[in-house]
Amino acid sequence: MGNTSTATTAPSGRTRVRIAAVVFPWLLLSVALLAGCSAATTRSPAEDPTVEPTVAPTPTPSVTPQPTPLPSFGPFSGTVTVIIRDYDFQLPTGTKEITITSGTTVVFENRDGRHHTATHGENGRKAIGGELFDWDLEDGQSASFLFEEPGMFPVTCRPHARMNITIEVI
Ligand SMILES: [Cu+2]
Repeated sequence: MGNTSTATTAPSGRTRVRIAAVVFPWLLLSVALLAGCSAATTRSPAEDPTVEPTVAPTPTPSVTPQPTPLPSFGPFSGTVTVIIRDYDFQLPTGTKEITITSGTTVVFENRDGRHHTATHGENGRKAIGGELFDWDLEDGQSASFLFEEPGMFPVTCRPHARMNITIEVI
């Protein structure tokens, strides 16, 4: 019985050594494989951003057409319409100034749903000693002026002193 027990112990001990010898390299392999997998996983997202920049340039051409309105700064000629809206004189330039050639007609059109004036002057006051026009305009009404002499002509609204634009005639 003692021999049998010894015999049983001996092979089991060898088997443990063999298992350890077999398992250890497998562990190294599996670690190496896992590292390889994780490295491969890290590479694939890195490749994805490389693809995205190729798609990004596409929206760029759609932005390019926007600067087109810029050339509309004039000088304007013929007939120019100034829309009165939101307590403001709205010029085709999108600014508070416009340059026109002599002989240009400027139409002031009130679309603001309330009373305004188109007055030659500044900050709600008529131009001193040289008033060219001063119209009371209800909503929907318009008036026009033919600018023939070169010069700087400020336009304001009497009830609303902050409404100011400048018309330059060349
Ligand atoms: Cu006004």
